[in-house]
Amino acid sequence: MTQQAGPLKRFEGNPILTPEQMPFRCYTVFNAGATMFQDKVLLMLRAERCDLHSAFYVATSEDGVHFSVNSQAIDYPLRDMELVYGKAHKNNRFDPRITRIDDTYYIYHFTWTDFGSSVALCWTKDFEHYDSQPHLSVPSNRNVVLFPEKIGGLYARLERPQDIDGTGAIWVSFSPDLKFWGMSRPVAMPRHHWGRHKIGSGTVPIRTPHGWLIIYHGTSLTASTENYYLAAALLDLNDPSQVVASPEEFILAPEKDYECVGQVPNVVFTSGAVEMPDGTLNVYYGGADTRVCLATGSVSELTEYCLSAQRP
Ligand code: BMA
Repeated sequence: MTQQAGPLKRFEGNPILTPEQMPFRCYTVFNAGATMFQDKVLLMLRAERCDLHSAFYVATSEDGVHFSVNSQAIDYPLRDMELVYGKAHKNNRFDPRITRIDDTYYIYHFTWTDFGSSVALCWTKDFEHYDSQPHLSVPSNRNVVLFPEKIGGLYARLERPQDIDGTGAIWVSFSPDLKFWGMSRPVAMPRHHWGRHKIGSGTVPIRTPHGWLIIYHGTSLTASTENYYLAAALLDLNDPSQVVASPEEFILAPEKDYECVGQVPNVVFTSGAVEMPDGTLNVYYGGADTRVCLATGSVSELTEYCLSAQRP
């Protein structure tokens, strides 16, 4: 079940981080946020302890492959605690996305509340001291990714409100202050066959001359599983609700054992990518909700792939 390589190539040494390699006992480690910090690749790992609570751990690397992992979980205050499911606020945070704007790193993630999944925002300048907003989004929302710059004078974010039946699409919203969000519109993505159940944003949008490059996920239901796929698209630079190119094919499907066997089978899920000094785009993704994997490409190749797949 291996196709010819597309614009994203699996790293041969996958997976790059497994629960066994963590400096603490855990069940899974996956769906990491990613950024460059002080000339190193920094991953914010989502690790599930053996009580199935989920916490974030920082890991850093010179080469983007070999990581040194902090043994202490990040412990910034998650506010609105009375809403948070089980009150397990320290260990109830999922799928971080890190966006740098100026010298601040904004981290969006979701958390379970008694009403469904809500989105929380925290920020840091040094990955040691964190602050967070004293409010959550209305449920059910997740997969929030902040754009790295304002658009039309406003902050912009992609998000995925989710219906009760588990379906959902990518929306874009705007804010003057990162507190009040509105002017929401669905992104006009065509629904491809592999993403017919739901789609959600993944990596932080990357500005290219042709549009915002995003890597996102889509899912489809099989007889026994919900399979997750990754795809690339270009959104309009000035109005990201408009799509410049959205190729019909996925660029990564669950095929390898480390993507098909684990806590949740048949899942490739990204929440972070980093451009390395040599121009390689390192896309970090979770394999089967169990380990961290790496696929590589380049911004120019992925952009050209999107544009050429769009041409008749
Ligand atoms: C989504 C999120 C992800 C997870 C994926 C597959 O709804 O919860 O964290 O990787 O499901 O289980």
